[in-house]
Amino acid sequence: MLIKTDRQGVNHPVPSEITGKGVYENRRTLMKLMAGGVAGAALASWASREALAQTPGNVTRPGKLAALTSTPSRLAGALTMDKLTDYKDASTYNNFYEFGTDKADPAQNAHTLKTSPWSVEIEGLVKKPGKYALEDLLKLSAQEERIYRMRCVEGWSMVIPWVGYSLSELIKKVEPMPGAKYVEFVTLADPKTMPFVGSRVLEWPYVEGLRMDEAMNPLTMLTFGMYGEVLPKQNGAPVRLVVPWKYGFKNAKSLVKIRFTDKQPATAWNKAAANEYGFYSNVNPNVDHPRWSQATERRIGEDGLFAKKRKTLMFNGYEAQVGQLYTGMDLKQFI
Ligand SMILES: Nc1nc2c(c(=O)[nH]1)N[C@H]1C(S)=C(S)[C@@H](COP(=O)(O)O)O[C@H]1N2
Ligand SMILES: [Mo]
Repeated sequence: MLIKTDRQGVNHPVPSEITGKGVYENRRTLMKLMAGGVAGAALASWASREALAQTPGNVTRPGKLAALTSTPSRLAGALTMDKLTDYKDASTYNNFYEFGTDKADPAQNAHTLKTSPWSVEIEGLVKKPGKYALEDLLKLSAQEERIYRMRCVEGWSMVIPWVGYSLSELIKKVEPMPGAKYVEFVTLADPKTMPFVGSRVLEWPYVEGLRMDEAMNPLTMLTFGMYGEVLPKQNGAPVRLVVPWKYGFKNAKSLVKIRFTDKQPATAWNKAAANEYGFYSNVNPNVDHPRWSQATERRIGEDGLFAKKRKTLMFNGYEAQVGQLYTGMDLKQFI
């Protein structure tokens, strides 16, 4: 594969996500809200309000915050100062190949997905395996709203306020055995409700994987909602993964199984095209996809005539939080 080294010759500044200006400026508002006892719903009000204000009335939204059995209760984790992507764009421009390969297909077709009852099976090298009902997963830890960038390997990106909690909370509860080195994420493959399961684009079910330390990193999020509401089906309802420093396809949607293993899982896109999609798939502007550059991206919603392409950031801008996971690894080798 074609590999270029440091094509831009620049080290992009890493936005300080956790102590960023956005947090600082909003801390006072936040503290007032908390003092007023409305920490729950109003908590990330500055973000949610912006999101709602941007939302045109013509998209069907799945339900208000109340639909999540526990409301986001803290503002923690990574925040971004970037402008939020419009809800409409985030819910109508999707990759969810079980419902079609066109970006508009999932919003058109995913209504057939049945998200209740839902459970996630925990299995493999773990002390507490079992079937966990969605309701129990929702209650397992306090939910937070976190604004993360997401960058697809195809070269577009979005900024989305996700609702959920760190996957590490669940992992700690189920107690992986010492031999567990990887986590495999298996998603629903139901040919009755997913029209493209059975098509030959990918092997089904869609499977993803992380190394244990990646899965335990606090940024890795078990996600139940976005924009303060439950996930729309096309975005991976009722529960999905969000791993913001990796290319979008690592963010497995509509999870049904989480398996702890001692071997690196075979993942859907790696099986489909091993030379194009590696296991790690960390966002990296210096390592091109064999068929295109990864140095820049197009932010969805900013594609007007004068919109400039943005420079893609190392680890999607989360280098300070996750860079240490890869010390000593040749990132051009372990793509
Ligand atoms: N089950 C499943 N999960 C999936 C995919 C898919 O086709 N099936 N596509 C991935 C890709 S390529 C991307 S970019 C993101 C898109 O998430 P979004 O539509 O919520 O933006 O989901 C990922 N998760
Ligand atoms: Mo993607």
